[in-house]
Amino acid sequence: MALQAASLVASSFSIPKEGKCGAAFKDSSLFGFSLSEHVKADFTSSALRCKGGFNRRNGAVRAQTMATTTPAVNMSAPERKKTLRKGSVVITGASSGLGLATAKALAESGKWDVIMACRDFLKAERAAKAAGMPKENYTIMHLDLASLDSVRQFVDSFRRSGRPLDALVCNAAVYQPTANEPAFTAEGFELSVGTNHLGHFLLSRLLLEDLNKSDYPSRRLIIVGSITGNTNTLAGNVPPKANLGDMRGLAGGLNGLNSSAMVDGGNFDGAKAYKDSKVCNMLTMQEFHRRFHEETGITFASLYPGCIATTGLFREHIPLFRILFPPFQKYITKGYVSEEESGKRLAQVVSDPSLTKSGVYWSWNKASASFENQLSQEASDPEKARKVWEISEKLVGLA
Ligand code: NDP
Ligand code: PMR
Repeated sequence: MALQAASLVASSFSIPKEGKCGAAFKDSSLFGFSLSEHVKADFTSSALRCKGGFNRRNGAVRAQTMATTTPAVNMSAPERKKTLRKGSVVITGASSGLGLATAKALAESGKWDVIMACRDFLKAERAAKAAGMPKENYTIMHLDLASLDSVRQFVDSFRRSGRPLDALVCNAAVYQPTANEPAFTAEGFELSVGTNHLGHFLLSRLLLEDLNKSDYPSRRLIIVGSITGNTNTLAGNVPPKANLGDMRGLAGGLNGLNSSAMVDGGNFDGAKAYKDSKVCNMLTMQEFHRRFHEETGITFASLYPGCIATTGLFREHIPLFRILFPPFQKYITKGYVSEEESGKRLAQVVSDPSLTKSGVYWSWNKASASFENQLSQEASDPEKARKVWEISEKLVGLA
């Protein structure tokens, strides 16, 4: 058992043998190689990339010089258009981790009514209470993203509640790194892409209408992305790497029967399915931006909140991974952030008046200042974004 665990960790931590990344790992000590140089390069390149602008030619989201420190949920009044009411924000997967920390930060600001859209009502209620969230500033509503019926029911109930929708945060996710066989959503889509991407795709497409109706000064649709879906980073080069390929599996419905359960049509790999789902999330945000920003004024954004190594996301990983991962991220990669800090970051993307730019993938530097980061080539490919959009529309019954 112990041996099996050790070999699983070793394989989890294996690195590519070919290409630039493999070469950069040569002088390593921990896990068989040192990270210091490469990690430095990774962070520095993020900082250096803080130049340029929106690359219209290939649609890439480029970094720019701008920095805002994190605790800006209680933004100062002058630049904020006066509004008589609180903002109303829906956060999916707010029963733990990043979603809960964001819900708490926004509820405590006193400026937001937070709708926690969760699959486990009781868990969410307990979590909100344990976090000490002010009762008057949150509501829990049922939403299971692994069922398109549930998504539609959520939208109906939300509309019947008569609340406005000023911001939507697509945060929930599942990660199945140790699964040998794919699991499926109610409609038969592979679970990770089905939940993290397709469930959110339908939800955000339906709720776009509600966001558009809102009279709130700044309306935002935020889709949580991740560094691990971006192969222009060290983290994104840890195998298995995200790769949507020609999307034949997605086009076939990810059902594992007459089509592969993987977007690229390959053999099932739970870790890759998660990373692919994050690429779909980041591409979806950009496609929303291209199709609707000008017309609606809504801000569409994504982010990498930092490595929140303690959350429930890793619940299905082997125990040894869960023990080693937080210290590895804290002391070796230095990419670690606490749940509280990550919640402040996402809350900032929801409500800070300086983060209204649309089509942006936000990240934070070591001083916790936000900057516009650059997505990988695949995660910023406009053709792929269009294709993900069009195939997803068909799969969720919108086209
Ligand atoms: P958690 O597991 O703590 O939170 C995930 C949330 O999603 C939980 O509330 C979970 O509900 C919910 N969820 C899962 N499946 C469904 C479903 N079918 N319907 C509705 N809700 C569902 O993980 P994190 O907080 O770490 O993850 C939040 C986001 O942050 C994800 O999008 C993830 O990709 C992203 N992220 C995380 C990083 C990290 O280092 N942790 C780094 C980069 C991005 P329940 O409580 O019922 O299980
Ligand atoms: Mg990673 C700067 C280096 C860095 C950062 C910021 C992360 C974030 N990771 C980094 C490096 C490495 N990781 C290296 C060098 C290795 C090989 C030893 C490594 C390994 C690793 C594993 C096995 N890392 C992981 C895993 C996971 O199972 C996590 C994952 O991919 O979940 C999808 C993960 C992560 N590393 C991160 C982040 C943020 C994650 C988790 C989550 C995510 O994308 O949501």
